[in-house]
Amino acid sequence: MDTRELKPTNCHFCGYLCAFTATVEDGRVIDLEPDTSRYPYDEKIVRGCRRWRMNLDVLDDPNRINWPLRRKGERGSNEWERVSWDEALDDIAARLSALAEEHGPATLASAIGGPHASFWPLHRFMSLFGSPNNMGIGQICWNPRIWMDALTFGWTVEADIDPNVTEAVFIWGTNPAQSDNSAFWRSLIGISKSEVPLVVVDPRRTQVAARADLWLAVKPGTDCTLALGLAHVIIAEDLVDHGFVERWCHGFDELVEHVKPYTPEAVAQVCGLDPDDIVRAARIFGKARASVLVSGRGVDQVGPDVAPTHRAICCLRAITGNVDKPGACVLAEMSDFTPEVDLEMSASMTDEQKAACLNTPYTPLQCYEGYERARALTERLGRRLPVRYLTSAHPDLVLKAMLEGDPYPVRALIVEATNPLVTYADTHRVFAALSSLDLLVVIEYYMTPTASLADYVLPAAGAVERPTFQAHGGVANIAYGGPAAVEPYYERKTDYDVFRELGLRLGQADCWPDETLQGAYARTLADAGVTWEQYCATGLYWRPPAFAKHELLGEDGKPAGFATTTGKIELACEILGELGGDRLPTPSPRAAIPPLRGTADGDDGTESVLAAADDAGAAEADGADAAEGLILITGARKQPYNASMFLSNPDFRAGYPDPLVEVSPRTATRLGLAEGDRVVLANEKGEASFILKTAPMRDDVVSADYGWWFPEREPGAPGFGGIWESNINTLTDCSVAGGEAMIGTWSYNAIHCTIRKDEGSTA
Ligand SMILES: Nc1nc2c(c(=O)[nH]1)N[C@H]1C(S)=C(S)[C@@H](COP(=O)(O)OP(=O)(O)OC[C@H]3O[C@@H](n4cnc5c(=O)[nH]c(N)nc54)[C@H](O)[C@@H]3O)O[C@H]1N2
Ligand SMILES: Nc1nc2c(c(=O)[nH]1)N[C@H]1C(S)=C(S)[C@@H](COP(=O)(O)OP(=O)(O)OC[C@H]3O[C@@H](n4cnc5c(=O)[nH]c(N)nc54)[C@H](O)[C@@H]3O)O[C@H]1N2
Ligand code: SF4
Ligand SMILES: [Mo]
Repeated sequence: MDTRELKPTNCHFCGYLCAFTATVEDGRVIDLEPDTSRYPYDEKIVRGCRRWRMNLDVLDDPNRINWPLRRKGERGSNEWERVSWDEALDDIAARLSALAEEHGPATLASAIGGPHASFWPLHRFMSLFGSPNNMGIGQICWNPRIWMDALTFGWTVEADIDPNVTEAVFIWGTNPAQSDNSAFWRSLIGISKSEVPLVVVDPRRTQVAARADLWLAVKPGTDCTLALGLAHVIIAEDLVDHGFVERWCHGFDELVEHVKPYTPEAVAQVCGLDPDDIVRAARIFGKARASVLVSGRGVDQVGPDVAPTHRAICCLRAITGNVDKPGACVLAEMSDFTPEVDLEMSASMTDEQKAACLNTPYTPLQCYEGYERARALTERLGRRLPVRYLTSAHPDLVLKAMLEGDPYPVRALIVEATNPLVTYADTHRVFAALSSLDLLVVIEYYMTPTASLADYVLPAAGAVERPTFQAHGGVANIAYGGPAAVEPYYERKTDYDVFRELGLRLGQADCWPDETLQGAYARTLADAGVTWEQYCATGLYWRPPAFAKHELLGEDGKPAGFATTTGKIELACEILGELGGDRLPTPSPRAAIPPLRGTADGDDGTESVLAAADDAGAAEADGADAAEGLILITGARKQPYNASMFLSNPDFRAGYPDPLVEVSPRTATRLGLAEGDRVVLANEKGEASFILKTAPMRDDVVSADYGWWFPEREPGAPGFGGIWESNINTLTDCSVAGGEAMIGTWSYNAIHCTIRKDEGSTA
């Protein structure tokens, strides 16, 4: 008798969660095939992805962690004993209680990474435990856009690329060919073949740049200046949508004054571009009846310029009327299913617990007070952002509390689905801080460098072994995923089960009514009137957002407007002003253009612009890069890897064996370096070794891979899987003082560095 069954399930090696049909025999998956009857429906997406076939290998990889492990030897010695789940969880719960008793609940911190799992169970656990200290990558990955969209438009916006309506597409600091090798990239290929102009802003000639009608190879970290330059031209050439601006925008006259000095010539000098190209780009954006602009890490990870750049981009959309309009950008809808903000149960935190948030004195937006201001506005139109992501604790402050006990000791850390020794900024400091803890718990698939430092390593169930529900923090009305095909292998547990079982041991029983993750998702969907079975049948819950929601009349007969202080789109942002920030998007000094000195005497400001450019040059020359004037960008996404994952896959590794650093051919020649040289990148934080490759990109920019460790080496001391060799985060810094003032974003791009040939190496 054939005991094989076909079961629907999903991949979770990236945020797409492609649908599979699994062939299951005796509780084991023996085959996987793309399932086009469920989301994302397009077989080419899965088959065009190099990762999907890995699911079977990862499911039963001999290197997977399959049982709870407790540290036996010294911290980091990589000596473990297998323990039962009860032993592990009883001990962890007891130690957390004792630490909370001694130092208060904020002594527990957590760390998360990219969207590998649902993080609300961890956040619910933290809320109920009473700690505000969830650390994450939000400040450099998601928050800047969400915050600035919310403050400008009253809610988050999404791109609505519609080839029949969209008349211009701008791709700004994102390379979907590598980072999102799926539906979005496929739609861009279509755009590049059509009449619709495609403009790309990126210092590297990426695949999307190579397909563009216009490539602006901007100097890293000067994007805000460029966006203000585009606004200058759009205003000067009267490409403004005056009807929309008069009716729906606040602060237009101020913006007009603000962008006056940002002439194409002045901007070209700061951004290292041709003024004609700036004018051309502005005309493309301004003349199109519907323009789309999509941004990514190039804009998200440039420290002090992050918030102003997003704000300037919001202003570009607004003054051209490209808001909540088909083929342009559309305001998302709040989810019908239970939103993240309710799942995470942050409302159960007391005021005293919230007041322990380390960010409050430092980043006035990214903290509970900042969240409260935004909530008061967005709630007018029934929308609420997730609390935990948008208040997440700044790593600089958490590391300080670990190392110095200031302002109070953080003594315990739970790490879920992240590898901070490789992916967080400032590896030396992260290492010192994690090594100093009383309790470090890591929930993982593999013995990563971070896991090898832990007291407990707990085995996580992954894709195919668990149900999935990707919901974008509940800020849009879409969720996708599906059921598990099998029970978790060995003694692995879903992240949900781990936090629920810990929670039950710590008096949280009332708040974990669902015994399983599937039950919790079913409850979530019930709010939208959908059953778990209905969701699994298509793998998708989606309600398209309506356009022009600001014009809908309320019960009072007045249009809804935007959920901001003024009810309009805030070109001049009142909340940012109240919090001590800039009401208008203003670049940091390195990329700023000084105000015009008045036009009465015919002074057009050119002189002061030149002086500013000289100052910027002088400031750079003060840095360690004086000799070479190089600008480091890091982590450009590359298939098939994902951050620090999949380096152990033999096929992947055969095709891409070494950490690479890329420069333009001209820069290589200038530096006396050749393709294939082993080189060392260094700055005052540290150094790391890479193989040099030349690639088409802006001169004097150095683009280094991120995420590198060597799973083939021994985990634990002394080498920790090679984290001190080619790990670019030994050169990065997360100091809150050097970051963006409102959110605290630090820099993974636009950093200074030196480069030298590694003479000691034979490579
Ligand atoms: N220099 C530099 N640093 C960066 C960036 C950069 O561009 N440059 N990018 C930043 C960005 S945007 C991000 S999002 C972060 C990403 O940083 P991370 O998320 O830390 O990166 P990953 O290497 O993907 O780590 C994921 C880890 O989680 C484990 N894992 C995967 N799925 C699960 C699961 O379901 N449960 C559990 N418990 N574990 C799981 C994996 O085995 C892996 O070890 O890095 C940031 N750091
Ligand atoms: N293969 C793969 N895919 C991934 C990931 C992965 O690790 N591997 N990680 C996932 C995660 S966590 C994230 S956040 C997304 C990120 O997705 P994306 O934002 O698309 O990331 P990248 O593909 O690195 O594109 C960022 C681009 O910004 C450019 N850039 C750098 N500095 C600047 C600057 O100052 N200005 C401008 N204009 N551009 C600049 C870089 O050259 C690069 O081409 O990718 C996701 N997808
Ligand atoms: S890695 Fe992403 S795109 Fe590839 S199959 Fe999995 S979910 Fe789909
Ligand atoms: Mo990310």
